[in-house]
Amino acid sequence: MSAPFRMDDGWIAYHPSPSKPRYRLPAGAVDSHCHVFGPGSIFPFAPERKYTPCDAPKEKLWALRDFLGVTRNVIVQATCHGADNLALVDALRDSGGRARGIATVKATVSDAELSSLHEAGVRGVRFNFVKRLVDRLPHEELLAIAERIHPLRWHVVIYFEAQELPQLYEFFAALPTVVVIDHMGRPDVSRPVNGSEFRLFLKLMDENPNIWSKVTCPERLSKAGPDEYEDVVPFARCVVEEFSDRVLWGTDWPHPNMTTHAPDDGKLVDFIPKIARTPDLQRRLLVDNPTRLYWPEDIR
Ligand code: 0GY
Repeated sequence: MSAPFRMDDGWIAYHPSPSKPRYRLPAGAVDSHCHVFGPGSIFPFAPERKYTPCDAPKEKLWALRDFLGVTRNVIVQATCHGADNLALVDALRDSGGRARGIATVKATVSDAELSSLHEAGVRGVRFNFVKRLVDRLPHEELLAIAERIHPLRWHVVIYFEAQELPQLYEFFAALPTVVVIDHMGRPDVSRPVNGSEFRLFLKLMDENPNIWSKVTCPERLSKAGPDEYEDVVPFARCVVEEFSDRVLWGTDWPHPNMTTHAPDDGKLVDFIPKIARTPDLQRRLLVDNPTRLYWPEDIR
C-alpha cells in the first residue's frame, strides 16, 4: 500500500444518503457516465493530476447502482487517474460483465495493452479538452489514437466546454469512429436554447450521424440551485427528442469538482422523465442506446 492521498481542501464528496427515486428505471437501464476513484492507497492517483478527489471505490458504485435500480454501468476514466487504467480495469473485472469502460491511453499504447483493455470490458477512449483538467495533447496524436482503436470497434468520448466548440468543430467532425459527447458539450444554460452557442452543438450532431451525446450533468450545468435543475430541461429535452437514437444518460457519480453541493443521485434519476417524456424515449435513452453501444452482443 502506498502513502495515503489527502483530498483537496473543500472537496465535496458524493452524497452520503441519496433519496430513493420516485421514477422507476426500466429493466436493463444503464448509468452511462460514472467514475471510480482509487482507493488511492491501492490505485494511486496520477502525478500529473489537477485535483485529488475523495476515494470513490467500486463497492460504493455497485451499492449506488443497486439502490437506484440501475442494471449496468459505463465507467469513464477520470483525469485524476491519468492514463493509468488499473482502477477502472479492476472495477470492470469485479463487475461480472455488468460494467463496461472508457479508458485514457497514450499514442504509445501497445496492441497487447489495447487487447487486454478490451478483454476487461473497455469499449472506448476519452479525449478531454477541458483546460482546468488536462494539459492538452496535439490533435495529430489524438487522431492517431482514434485510428488505432477504430478496428476494435471502440468509440471516442469527448469532453469540452461550449465556448471551445468553434475551434474544435472540424476536428470532432473528422474523427473516424463513433463519438460520444459528454454533458451536451457543457452549454451555458443561461443562454437561450435556440441561441448561436447551442445551435452549433445541434449542428454538429445533425451533420454527423456518428456523433452521440450524453444528456448528463444537470447538477453541473444548472444555475438554478440544488436538485431541481429546471434550467437544464429545455436543452436536454431538445437533444433527447431530436436525436433519440443517439443519446445516453448517466449519474456522473461521484461528481468530481462540484463546487456548490453534493448532488442527490435519487433526484438525478427523477430528472429523467422531465427530459424524456414518453416511455419510448426513456427506453431508448436508458436501455436500447447504451445496450447497442456497449453490449451489442445482447442484440445480435
Ligand atoms: C466529469 C467531470 C469532470 C471531471 C472529469 O475526468 C475528469 O477529471 O471528468 C469535471 O471536473 O467537470 O465528466 O465527470
